[in-house]
Amino acid sequence: MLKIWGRTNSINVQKPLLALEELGIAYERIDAGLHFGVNNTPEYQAMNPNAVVPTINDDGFILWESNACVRYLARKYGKGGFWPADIRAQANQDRWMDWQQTTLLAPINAIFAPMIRNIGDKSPQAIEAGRKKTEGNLAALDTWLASRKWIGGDEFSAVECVLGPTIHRWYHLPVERAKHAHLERWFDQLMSRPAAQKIILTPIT
Ligand SMILES: N[C@@H](CCC(=O)N[C@@H](CS)C(=O)NCC(=O)O)C(=O)O
Repeated sequence: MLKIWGRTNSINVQKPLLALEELGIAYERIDAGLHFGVNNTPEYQAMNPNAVVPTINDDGFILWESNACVRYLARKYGKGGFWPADIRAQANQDRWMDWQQTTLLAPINAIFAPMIRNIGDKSPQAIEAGRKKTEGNLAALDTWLASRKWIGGDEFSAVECVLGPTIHRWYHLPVERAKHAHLERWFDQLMSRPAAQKIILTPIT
């Protein structure tokens, strides 16, 4: 059975977990990271030299990097709209997945780390800078969603598994938020799915 290492409150672990649930693949999850440890052991680091979560083992194939894990699962087990054959549809998913890692995440974590984890710059200026940057980022995603049901297109797709946990984190941070009607509609659609309720709907810790 496919194994996945990682604690359930990690947004990076939630991405492949959500894909596994959506795809209906049986898996065994092993707690790892923060107070669980495991990722600091030589055995874990032999699998993942970055000593972070998640890591998956699919029949002896070991993979890390959360977005790469989602794409692997999508390519191996996805069908229909989840990972379309059309390379432009795939490139669109790649684009928003990269955007989550390179653009969206850091300013959200600039709020999350000081306010929730009690680490980093707690100054009101730093929090406000993260908030403003995030609002600008989300305006871009909102515009994209104005003319399509899902980020990937008409159907629920792998990229929703990558964006969902980060957007959930944003909606639960104790800061003011502008209204982004299309993004909110997308988020409600996502959170009405049993897999998202099971995996993403956890306290922000
Ligand atoms: N780029 C990596 C980042 C992985 C990462 O930073 N994971 C965090 C949790 S979100 C981690 O392992 N932190 C150390 C810990 O939990 O002990 C990925 O997307 O998989």
